[in-house]
Amino acid sequence: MNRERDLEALRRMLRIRRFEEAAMDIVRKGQGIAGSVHVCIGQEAAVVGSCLALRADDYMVGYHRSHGHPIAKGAALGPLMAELMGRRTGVCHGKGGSMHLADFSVGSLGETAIVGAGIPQAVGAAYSARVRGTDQVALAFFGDGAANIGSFHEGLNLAAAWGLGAVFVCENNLYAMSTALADTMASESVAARAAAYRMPGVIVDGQDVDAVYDVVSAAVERGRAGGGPTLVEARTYRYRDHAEYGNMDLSHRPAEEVEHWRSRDPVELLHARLLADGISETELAALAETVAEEVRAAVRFAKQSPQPAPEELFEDLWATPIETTPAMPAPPMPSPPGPVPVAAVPAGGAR
Ligand SMILES: Cc1ncc(C[n+]2csc(CCOP(=O)(O)OP(=O)(O)O)c2C)c(N)n1
Ligand SMILES: [Mg+2]
Repeated sequence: MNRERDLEALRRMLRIRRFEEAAMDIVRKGQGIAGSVHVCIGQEAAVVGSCLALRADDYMVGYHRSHGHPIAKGAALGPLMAELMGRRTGVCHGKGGSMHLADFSVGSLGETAIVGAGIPQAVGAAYSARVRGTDQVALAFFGDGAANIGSFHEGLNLAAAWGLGAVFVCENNLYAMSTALADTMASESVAARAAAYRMPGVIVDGQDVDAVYDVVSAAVERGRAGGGPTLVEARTYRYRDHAEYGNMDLSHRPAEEVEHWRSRDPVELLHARLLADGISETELAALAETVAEEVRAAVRFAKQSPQPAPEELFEDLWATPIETTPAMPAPPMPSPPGPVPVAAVPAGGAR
């Protein structure tokens, strides 16, 4: 373990948890977040371990459960909370809301409510790095449900065929809404699907921030060095229902399963690890209080911020046209990977 990095990981994981608790509170009290929020409480180690492995100028694309991703990448909390509340000071000037945060200042290209749609976007960002001749990588986060969507296969295929610096991180929290992955996926794991695209597929304990950091770092370095994409499956759990509708109904989940994952709370595991490494309770309490105040300040900032004016309705909606240069050279393409032996899978599936 690396003590400095783990302290930073705890700071970011706590930021996510306190930020999302505050957002849920605002939704419940009807204090200005329209619709609902999808929180990632329980999944913070997968989110933060992955983002800490990225450079500031690397790209990241999220999905519908994505307050944590920009926070983990270092985004300021005030403009994110203001965006959730539809305020003019929000990262998208109040036009995105909870499911469409984008903070280009930290390489967060955005989120989408369309399950799986962020995956090809990350492939496009990785391709843009190739065209521009940089060594930036692009990381796509998505859920286990998205791994059954066509754009997952399209994105992985193209990234592998073109040897792009993309990293695919599946936060496998075992459910898509209330549907168990075990009922909808034919392959033995999400990671196993990497073999079809001749890229490494790695399963990692998504509650262990150090383990996630190590696995994603290896994938990032591989992508940066021109070695092509990697699929990472972080096994994790979301403690809340799909979204904050009001009453939480988790009756579709076995009680022992909930208890097992509750006993592996990523924040508590990291807290215990830091204590064992000699950091005092006092120091950890001070860190937690600093984070709590950061979140309170973000909520104050958001609540005091103005609503966008009606005449701003059509601002920021269209891309700024860029000059195309007909002489732009075609980017170099690596030759596709050679054939690999395909293991025989018995009819009826491999589970
Ligand atoms: C293309 C598409 N199909 C269906 C939906 C409805 N929907 C929203 S979230 C969701 C479940 C996604 O599950 P998963 O990818 O595992 O992410 P999680 O919510 O567990 O984080 C579904 C089916 C959608 N938004 N887009
Ligand atoms: Mg899921």
